[in-house]
Amino acid sequence: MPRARSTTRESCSLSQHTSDWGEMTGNRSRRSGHGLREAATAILAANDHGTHVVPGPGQYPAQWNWDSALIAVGLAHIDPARARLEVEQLLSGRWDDGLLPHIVFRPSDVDYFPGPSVWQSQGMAGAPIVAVSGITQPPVLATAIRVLHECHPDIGFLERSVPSLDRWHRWLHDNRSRSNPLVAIVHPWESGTDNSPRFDKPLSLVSAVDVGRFQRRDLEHVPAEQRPGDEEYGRYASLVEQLRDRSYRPTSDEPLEFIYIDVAFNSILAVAEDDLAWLRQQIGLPAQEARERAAALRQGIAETWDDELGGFLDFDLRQGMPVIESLECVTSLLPMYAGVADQNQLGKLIDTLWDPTGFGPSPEFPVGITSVVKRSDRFDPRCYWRGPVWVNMNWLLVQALRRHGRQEEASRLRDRTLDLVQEHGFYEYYDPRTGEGIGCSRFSWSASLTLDLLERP
Ligand code: 2M8
Repeated sequence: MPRARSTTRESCSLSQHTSDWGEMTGNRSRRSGHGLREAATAILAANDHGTHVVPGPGQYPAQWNWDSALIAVGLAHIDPARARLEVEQLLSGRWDDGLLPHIVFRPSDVDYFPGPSVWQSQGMAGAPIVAVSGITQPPVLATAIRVLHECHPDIGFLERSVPSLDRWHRWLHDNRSRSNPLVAIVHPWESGTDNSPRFDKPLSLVSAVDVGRFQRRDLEHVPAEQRPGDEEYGRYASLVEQLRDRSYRPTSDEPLEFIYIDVAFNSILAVAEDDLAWLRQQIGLPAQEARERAAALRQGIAETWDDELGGFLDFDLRQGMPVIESLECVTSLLPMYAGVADQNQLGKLIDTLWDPTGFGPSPEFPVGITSVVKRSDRFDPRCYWRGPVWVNMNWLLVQALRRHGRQEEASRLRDRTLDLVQEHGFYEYYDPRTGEGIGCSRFSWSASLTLDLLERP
């Protein structure tokens, strides 16, 4: 259970950070973080199911991979022991060969579709004891563990967790590389940005199962306009069945209905490889291989740049073609997070980031950063990953701007994100016209990343 903020010397330069922030905004309550910090802590406490913090109440009744990593980033500041437990519980869902699943079901009778009876992991060779899914999610966990260790060093914890982390990264390269260093995803859910418009065309080629065959649970919690449509769900479910038939490990020569190079997933992995290398060094293990994997990923991402279109393009491996629509999605900015962009490329990405017709705030849409460019006819301000503002994307972009020395812009985005949660609460996503919180309420990563934005300079 998260407690009040740690007062130990490792509390991540809180005083320095909050005083800078106050100077820039002149906002009294935000200057100290009072109220916001307590409110965020309360959300994490309420969503704490003992072994794991759920992403949000009701709609998400299990442990999700990148949610838990991002939750651990926030818990690092208020309850490092609880953060370590979060990580260890997630890692206990690892398959023998290294796959860290996107969901760990605890308990296994959860009210969620697709639940354990659909994934059917238990009984499969190499599955963990606990029921899990058979696909993965953006690998941000190494980065989270690094944040945790930098705030509160614990060598014993690293010795226990780093080998599993290492196995997962190796699994991604061994199982998901197709003749190029970038790793592929085999389900839109693996991207974490499920109904992003960049998947529209590739997903339209996937055969759908009849939605009458299953019952969607998400619509019991959130209005349909804010979620993917039935047609998309029919295809998501079909992909799960197709992958399950291959025990979630399709061989590299098997034709797949969805196989996709997501530049954002690879950017997150490149940073995670750096962080894994750093973590291995802390416990006296060689770091060279992780460093080489990071360098190879960066090289692969750099090669996705299209000079004419001015962006890093995703690639649909099934059709063998770049995905132009990926440039309409905020995920296309994440090569900045990985430090891949050169000066010219960086300039272009930052222009799009702040462009009022792009991802940036505008008079009609004053809240940023939108998940899709506003000039796109696919932009929808209330539908999930097709337009709303997400705290985790803003957080990744704050790290990206900091990495490139754009401190003023990073602070601006951090402040806007904190304003948003302060005024509207901790939601899954936000309507960029009004800031209204939509999707799941009392959403954990919106709370945990608020804590991190408050505590880490
Ligand atoms: C959303 O995805 C799940 C499927 O994994 C869902 O819609 O039921 C995504 O936003 C994903 O990124 C997130 O990890 C998950 C839990 O918050 O919800």
